[in-house]
Amino acid sequence: MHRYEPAEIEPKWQRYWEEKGFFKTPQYSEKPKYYMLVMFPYPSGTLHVGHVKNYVIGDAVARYKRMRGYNVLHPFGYDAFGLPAENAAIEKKIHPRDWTMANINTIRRQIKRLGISYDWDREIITCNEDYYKWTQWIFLKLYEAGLAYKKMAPVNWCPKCMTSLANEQVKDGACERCGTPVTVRHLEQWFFKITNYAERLLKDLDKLTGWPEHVKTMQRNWIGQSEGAKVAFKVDGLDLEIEVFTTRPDTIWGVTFMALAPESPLVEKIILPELREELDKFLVRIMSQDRFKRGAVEAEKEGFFTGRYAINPVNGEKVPIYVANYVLMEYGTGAVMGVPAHDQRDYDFAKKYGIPIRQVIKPAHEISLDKAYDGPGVMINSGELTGTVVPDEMEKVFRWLEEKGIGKKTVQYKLRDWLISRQRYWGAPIPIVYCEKCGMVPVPEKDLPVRLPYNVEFLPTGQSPLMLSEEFKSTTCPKCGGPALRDADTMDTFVDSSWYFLRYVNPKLEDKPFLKEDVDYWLPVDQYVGGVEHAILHLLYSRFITKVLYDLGYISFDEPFTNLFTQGMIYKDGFKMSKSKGNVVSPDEMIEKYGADTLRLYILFMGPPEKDAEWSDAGIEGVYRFIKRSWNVISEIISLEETGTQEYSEREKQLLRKLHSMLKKITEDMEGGFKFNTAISGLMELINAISDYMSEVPREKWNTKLLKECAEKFLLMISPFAPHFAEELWHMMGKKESIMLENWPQYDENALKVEEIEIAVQVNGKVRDKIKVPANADEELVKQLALSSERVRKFLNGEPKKIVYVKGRLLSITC
Ligand code: ANZ
Ligand code: ZN
Repeated sequence: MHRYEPAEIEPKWQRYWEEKGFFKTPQYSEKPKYYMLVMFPYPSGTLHVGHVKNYVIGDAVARYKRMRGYNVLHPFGYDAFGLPAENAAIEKKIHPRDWTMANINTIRRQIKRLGISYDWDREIITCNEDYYKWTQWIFLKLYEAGLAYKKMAPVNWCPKCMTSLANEQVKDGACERCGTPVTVRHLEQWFFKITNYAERLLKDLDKLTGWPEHVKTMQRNWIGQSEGAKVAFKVDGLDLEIEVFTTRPDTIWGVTFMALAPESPLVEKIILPELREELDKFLVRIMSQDRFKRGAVEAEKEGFFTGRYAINPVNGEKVPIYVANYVLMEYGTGAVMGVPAHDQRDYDFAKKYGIPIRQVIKPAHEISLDKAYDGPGVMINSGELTGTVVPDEMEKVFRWLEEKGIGKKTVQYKLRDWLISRQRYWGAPIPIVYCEKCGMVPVPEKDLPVRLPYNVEFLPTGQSPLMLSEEFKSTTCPKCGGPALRDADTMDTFVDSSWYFLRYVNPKLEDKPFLKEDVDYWLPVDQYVGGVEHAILHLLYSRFITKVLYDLGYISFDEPFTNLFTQGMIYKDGFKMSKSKGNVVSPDEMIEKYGADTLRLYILFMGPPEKDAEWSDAGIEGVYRFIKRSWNVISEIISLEETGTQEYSEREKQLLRKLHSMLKKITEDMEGGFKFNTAISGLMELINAISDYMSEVPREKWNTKLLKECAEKFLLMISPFAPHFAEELWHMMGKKESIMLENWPQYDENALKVEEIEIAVQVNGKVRDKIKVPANADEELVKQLALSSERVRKFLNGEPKKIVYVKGRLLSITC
């Protein structure tokens, strides 16, 4: 018998699978399709076991689905553009492309060593021309549809990375990548009009029944729908109006001040000239505050009185207009009506600046006046609307405002348009040129790709290195042929990843990004697996681009991912793995020590895969012992002559039952959604049952036919998790074809049935009942069943004094 030598068998089977083309997916097949997608990695270094978890989960599903008769599409690629490559170029003096390609080669080799069943012919690298050409095509389609536009915009600016950042790349006011506090800059930027899709992106979440609830909640909160009204207040003495967005128009009689965002263009227009200088000082101070924190309820309120008053349209009252730090330019209209009695931020502001507080909503109970009341109640001191019950009768309030021409009901979203311009080199160039004569001109599709030049200077100047590249910048106008300049910005990498799942379907297609009939066949993705860190943006952007392509008629589905699974992280020593913490576990090291199959099994066995889990060396050792023991048990069974009778003994039936109950359990774990850890426990239980049988029953009495059946089914069931191990033993069994071509084993309900025997139950010496119990029932169970029999209970007076069990025949109760 050979020893278990993963270092020998794993590369052998990896070569075999590749030569046989078992991972390749035919474009069409008689079988039903199954698109199994894992989130592709950002190639910023080598993989650690935390990354690997994603791919191991995906592979277990892909291999299982193949065994269930599906034509499985299981592709892989790299999200290869982005900042880290460029930062590495500056720090290490390596070209971003060379750095990225070296990382890709490492990752590919790491993944191949794991035996993950990717169709490598479909590999995608987003920084290659044949991919980013189509990212540019997507830009053009949005541009043509009026969904890409340019505007001057304040952007989050990281002074260290020297680039603009999307809101989502700012964490607690600091750059997500380097932790430097973010400042504000004004630049001409490209935006995608995702806000046009806010309502659909929100509503269609209800269709996504295969998504985790927490992810949908995060998306809902990000989109942030609020119902309210827009109301205009005239500025006293000026021909100007301040429009506000309010969710509480029922409090309008309680307005005692107005507040503008410091960035509001209105500030300029209404400030009294004599206050201007002082205002500027105030603005400079506020602008340096964290734009994300200053709106928080807890944040210190700061304001500046403009010297002007607004007129409340419901009662003609004049109220002072302030500039206030807690009003954000990005939301609503960038102005609020201040109602201190019913909004806590307004309350704090009013207290600080001595502004009156006027209650206009009366709750059922008495309230204290030392904080704002924002609960339900009856409108008071509110003119014609006095007595209205809110929020129940809020519709009446909206109607009244609309009839009087004071306000208009609207829906407001927190979602902002998607800022896609990056002042960086390592991204897909924006396919736009600027001509002196014709102005802004899109690059025609036939001229794509707009190529990224290789030779540029990587100086952190705050401008794109492409600005300094003559080779790149100067071009001719596609319209008039005159001299023109290219847009020097590149696209956010989230654009690259917002459509890659479409490209996998026909990754080598030259004249189109994808074929409609093919993507309509393969998509939506049946199962998407990835980290919860992408729960908001990547998924939202992918859903947006899918809806745009649907509206433009390029595809026939409007949601890209039917089922989503978010895996938990692997921690080491209580922390997220990171190079800087020095707590990274490398898959290569683990493969050298234990083999890929043990690593794969251990990752899946660590706990429910959606939960975070802590890496444990003892844990992987335990799984290694299990796999070696399984190896020994199964290779011993393989070496036996096949003998065995048709009639099973009770002991054999017991083993057969265990086999079928595990077949049933493991199948349910696989079908019931990612319960790999309990499926693997089931496999452990099965191996234990097999080896118990082999040690309890004398060798010459072994039913080897039964043992071989157990071994075969065990290998089939472990093959999605430990494929090399299963393939090796499968061939040792004398099978000619790969285990990859086998079907998932079925269980037999009949084999699960436990035989029953009859037990006589005596009470004080007389037989009172005969009960049926499972043949293998122990004394405890027989007692329980006997004592729950009505007929027996009738004859019991009080607690039984003594119970005697004669195994398999009789239970005698004395009371
Ligand atoms: C008056 C009022 C009275 C308000 C009241 C609330 C309670 P959500 O639910 O998040 O949509 N608001 C509007 N625009 C703002 C901005 N740009 N910056 C800061 N605050 C802004 O919140 C809507 C409420 O937030 C609006 O309703 C407005 O205050 C404030 F008893 O108007 B409310
Ligand atoms: Zn021109």
